[in-house]
Amino acid sequence: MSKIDINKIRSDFPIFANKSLVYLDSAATTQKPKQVINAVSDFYSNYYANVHRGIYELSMRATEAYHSARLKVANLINVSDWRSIVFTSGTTESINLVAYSWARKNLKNGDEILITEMEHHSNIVPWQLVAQETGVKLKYIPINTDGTLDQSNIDELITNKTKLVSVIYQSNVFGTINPIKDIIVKAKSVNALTFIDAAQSIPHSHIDVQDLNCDFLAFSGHKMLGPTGIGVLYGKPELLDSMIPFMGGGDMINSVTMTESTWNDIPYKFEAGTPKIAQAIGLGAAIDYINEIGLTNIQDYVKHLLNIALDKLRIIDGLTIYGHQVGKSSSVISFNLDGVHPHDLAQFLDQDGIAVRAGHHCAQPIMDRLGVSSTIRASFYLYNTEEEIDKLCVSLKKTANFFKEL
Ligand code: C6P
Repeated sequence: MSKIDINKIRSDFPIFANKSLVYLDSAATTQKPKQVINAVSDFYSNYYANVHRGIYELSMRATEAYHSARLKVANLINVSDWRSIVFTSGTTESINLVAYSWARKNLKNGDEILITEMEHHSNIVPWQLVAQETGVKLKYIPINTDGTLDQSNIDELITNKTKLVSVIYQSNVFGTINPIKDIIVKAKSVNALTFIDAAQSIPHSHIDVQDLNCDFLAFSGHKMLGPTGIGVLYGKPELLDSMIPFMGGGDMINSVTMTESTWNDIPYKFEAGTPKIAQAIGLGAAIDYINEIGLTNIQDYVKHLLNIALDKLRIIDGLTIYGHQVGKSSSVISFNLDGVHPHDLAQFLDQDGIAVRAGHHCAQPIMDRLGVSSTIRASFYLYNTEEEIDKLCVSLKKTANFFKEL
């Protein structure tokens, strides 16, 4: 029996006043509940000011709200020291920050960075740039065509040359949940640092950085009911402390003279300029909303929807699902329909009010491995329903028939 009150949840999301919308693209970005919209609007309407700067009531209120959002993030991922939480613009910036401020400074020719073939481009390209500049070698854990990591050669891939292992927690294409704890233990055995891209996991799973013992972890607010333009970099405080700034400007300094500057404490050292105040406050409200419903309830409900969708999609003629080993995946299904280009299919689904993503999903190495240029991706979150899955299946069958008759 689901503990999700779906009618109540849907009534929290103004966009679902449009009854014909079937939104199955939460892996790209989630819709926003009124609690988040109201928190942002309340800030702009009632206590808007800059933070860390003004000795006046409004600014102090804004500063408190901004800090309180940081504490909510720390609590969500079980961080004891809030200084470990850096606000960035999203997962992409979080990864680039570490590539710039840690990797470029600490790595050299002969060192190796290990990622997987399953990564989103934002966990590939920053390391390619580091490799081009420093001579570091970028290596990949391969994937199997069932959407899992092929760990058969892991002991040859993780060696004393490995200085960083950066892995996607849950694939945005297959939905696969990777065995990151095992990978972190292996990386630690050669003293490599570890980075976890949790962009797809954070909306519907418990993440405990102390239990994982990763060095860095990143995610985006907009994929977990929060606003765009806000993301998180978690880093162990001693590491963040040792790193050079990513950007220079206001708020990240301790002192500035005409000849040199000294840096503010972490996390502010990495938050140059006026920070993302409204976005952080919105993210805090999104965390409150998720906590109120309960992450376990959300996780169970999303898995339930996924299993129903898998059962119903598997019996559609000509439909190929990529990946999906039972129990090892969540929230996302990628597929193609024989004889229909994914972009055409997405347009046909759109005519029935169904929003899915079509394309390479910013994961071209996966497409290469699968031998396709693109796929359709349906992704589910706490506001989706079984009826919506039925509508997807009806629309898919209708489109398949239309193309057969051409
Ligand atoms: N994936 C998708 O449709 P940003 O854009 O910085 O908020 O997140 C980047 C990112 C990093 N890692 C993973 C696993 C992701 O899924 C994403 C974003 C979206 O799959 C947009 S491309």
